[in-house]
Amino acid sequence: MKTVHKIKYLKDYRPTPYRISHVDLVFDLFPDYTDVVATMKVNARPDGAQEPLVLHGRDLELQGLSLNGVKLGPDSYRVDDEFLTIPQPPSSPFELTVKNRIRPQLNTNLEGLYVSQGIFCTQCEPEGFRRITYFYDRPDNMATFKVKIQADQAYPLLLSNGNFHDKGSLPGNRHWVTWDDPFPKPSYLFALVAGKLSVLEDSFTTCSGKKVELAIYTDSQNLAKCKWAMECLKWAMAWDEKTYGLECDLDHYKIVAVRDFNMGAMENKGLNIFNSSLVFASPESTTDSEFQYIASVIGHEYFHNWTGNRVTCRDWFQLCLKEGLTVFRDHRFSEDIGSSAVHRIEQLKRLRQYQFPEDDGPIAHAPRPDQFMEINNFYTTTIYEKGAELVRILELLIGKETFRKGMDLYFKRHDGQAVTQEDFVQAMADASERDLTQFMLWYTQAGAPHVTVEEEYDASSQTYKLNLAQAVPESKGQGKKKPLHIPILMGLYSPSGDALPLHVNGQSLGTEAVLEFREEKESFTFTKVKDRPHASLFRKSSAPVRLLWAQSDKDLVFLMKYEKDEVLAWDISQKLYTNEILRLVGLIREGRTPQVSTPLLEAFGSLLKKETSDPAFKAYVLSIPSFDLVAQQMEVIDPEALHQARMALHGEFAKSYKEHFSKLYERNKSSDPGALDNLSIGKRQLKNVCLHYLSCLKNKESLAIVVDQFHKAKNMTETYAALRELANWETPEREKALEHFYNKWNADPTVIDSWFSVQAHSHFADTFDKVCRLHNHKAFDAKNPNRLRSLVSAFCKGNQLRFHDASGKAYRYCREQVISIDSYNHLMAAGLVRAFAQWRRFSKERQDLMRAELAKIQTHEGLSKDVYELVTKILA
Ligand code: B3K
Ligand code: ZN
Repeated sequence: MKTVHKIKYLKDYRPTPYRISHVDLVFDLFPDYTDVVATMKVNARPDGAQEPLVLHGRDLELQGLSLNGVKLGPDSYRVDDEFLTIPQPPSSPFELTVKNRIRPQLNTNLEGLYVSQGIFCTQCEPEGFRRITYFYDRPDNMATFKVKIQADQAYPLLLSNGNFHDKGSLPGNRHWVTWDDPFPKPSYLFALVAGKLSVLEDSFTTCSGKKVELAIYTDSQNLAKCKWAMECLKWAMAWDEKTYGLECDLDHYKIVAVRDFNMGAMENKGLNIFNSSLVFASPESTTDSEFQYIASVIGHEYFHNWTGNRVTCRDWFQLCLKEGLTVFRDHRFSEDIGSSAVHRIEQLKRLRQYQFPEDDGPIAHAPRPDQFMEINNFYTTTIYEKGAELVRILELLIGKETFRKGMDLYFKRHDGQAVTQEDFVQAMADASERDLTQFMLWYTQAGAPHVTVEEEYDASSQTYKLNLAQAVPESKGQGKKKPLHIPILMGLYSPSGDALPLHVNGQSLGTEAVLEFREEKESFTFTKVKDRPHASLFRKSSAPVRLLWAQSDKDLVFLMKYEKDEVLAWDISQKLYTNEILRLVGLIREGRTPQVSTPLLEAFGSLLKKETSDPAFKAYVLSIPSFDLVAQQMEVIDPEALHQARMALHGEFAKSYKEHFSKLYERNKSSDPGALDNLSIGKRQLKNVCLHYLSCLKNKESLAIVVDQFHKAKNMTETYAALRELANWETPEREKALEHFYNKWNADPTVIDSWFSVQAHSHFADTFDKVCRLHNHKAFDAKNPNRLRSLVSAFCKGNQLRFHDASGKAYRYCREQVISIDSYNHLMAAGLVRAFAQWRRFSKERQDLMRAELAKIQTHEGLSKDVYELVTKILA
């Protein structure tokens, strides 16, 4: 029988007819199964009485049901694959008790209650709680939870949300613990952990003098590696107080690290569960970017306590309400504890590499979508990263101080509620006394606006005019779109690079202004401009737009020299490199030599030679854009030509400036390998960029430098940078280094993930065979999401050059993997099928090959709803 997957629509939202205000949960954990008893206090909403009570439930073995203590006979309820229905519940408040059995040990989807390396743990967002018991498993039912966990003494630690209440022992070497969570919460924030874990403890005294006990739980060997995460947690707590006046509302804040986790981490109230790769850190085993990522995710989950938990989403269409806002908060946190320009550049790299193609392709959706089949498919870069950019736009439009007032108002109005994106924007509108109706369109329209720029200068009237036009490309189901409210943070430079005072439409605005661009076509006229100026637009990347502005390379070189905003300066450098790579691609396709242009070579040289106090920034401007970023600019993506062009540019830069790279490499060596201050991190980054250019020379001297760094490095940042070079180098040193690395680190799964990943990303022609061989490696475990990501996704999604091999063998492999993974973990399978999302951007031959594989996936019997929805959209 063919399963029919239903689409859910935002317009169909209805509040539940009943409310579950409290639930008592009793868990009895056994080696083969877990028994759950849920006793719920239910009352009809004023207009809900007489309606059936319909609770969610999946794969549950129902063992008994009673209402106000009286057992319900089979005629008084119905159960199907998705729901438990009680057609005629009482209209007065009642107590419903459900007994059911679940099988956490067999749960390979890692949703609901499952076991990771002997530890019971949960993942309930978005709809995992229905795999634990029958409930209103939707975010608008906020209930208080009391939890009793009973288990064998071999599981000494029994945790759930809230405050410890009581404990005791039971016959048969068993024991119990009870937890009480006083904060009403939706079921997706429920958590339970049981196992043998050690703890790293600390505390934080809040601004009002309350002491919050902090704990990170993991196996004893990794305890020392949790110190960084603990420091980050305390920074995050202090930052939220200082920035938003938000104090931790809990007495205890716990984090548990587990190895098997579908994503990064989860913000369960008072009991965060983390993928261990985002908790464990030490300079020997963790790279600088991993350290930084840990800080941002620890912050992110902590910030959710207010933006997500205290104020939650009314329904899952509003996911961006909590995710976009919380990513914005973690971005600001990272910018404040690190270097702000560098973090902003990192954010933009991610946005453009992952979100822009999503917005341009078949799975484009609005940050607040109005329909979905499977909500798990909407934990996307559009919801997260673009969502964060929208909050940033808002902050820029109304100003930081007013934004803070808006946040205060949002919490004052909605604390303890489940609300919508409109509620958030309304709070900002009220605080700023501005009409944000047009701004709201950013949330409801899919796609990045294309902004075109034309300049006019009239010397006689000393007038400079910016003629702007915007158009949001059409996407499925949205037809013609309305113009958006786009803030452009900008300035003008004189021909000698001085910032000019801005006189716009009769107003004097200093040397930097925000132009509010709101019409399809709009002009901004600047007066008192003595000479033709150079415009500097979208400083700090003030809105997520595709800028279609045909700036000459000469103008770009000028701006790269004078631009004061580091983020825009970096952006300009990337535009220059992209233009050049595209030109080289053209030459390669015509069978000509990819000769790098002299002005670009010189511009690069001056950047390289320029003295700077910020080595990280220098590292960014000296790095050329990734394969994927340039590919987005190509009419038809030609992987081989693009790869060759990038190599040619790297090679030419390396050859022309090898002495400078060597000198810079030496100058940025540091004596303290474990230092994590911005300067030390920046120096390592710059040094590794130099290492990369030197490696491009592929000569004996550079090989010696790389091998030397690989063996002598005292931290993972340097070791891994050298390994990455060797993994792309045809030399016997390659296998030697890989083997050495494996033998040294085989007891550390996170490092071994990187070992898989560095090989899956290799440019080598034999990478596909290597990936296939690595499937049989003793350390490969297809059931572990991190390992899957590090080999299969790293290759299919992170190595476009080899994935798009003209033979189509890698497409076949990806299809086989999607189908095989889908049989035990639909979330991971859905993540992988996205490797095909850009299929229409390639040659006809490649399109045919990909379409054939997609069709095979789509018609595969028993396909999950997750993969079905994506594959159907991708093919549409
Ligand atoms: N809220 C969770 C994500 C849940 C993903 C479910 N597929 C983590 C986060 O965004 O903080
Ligand atoms: Zn989040």
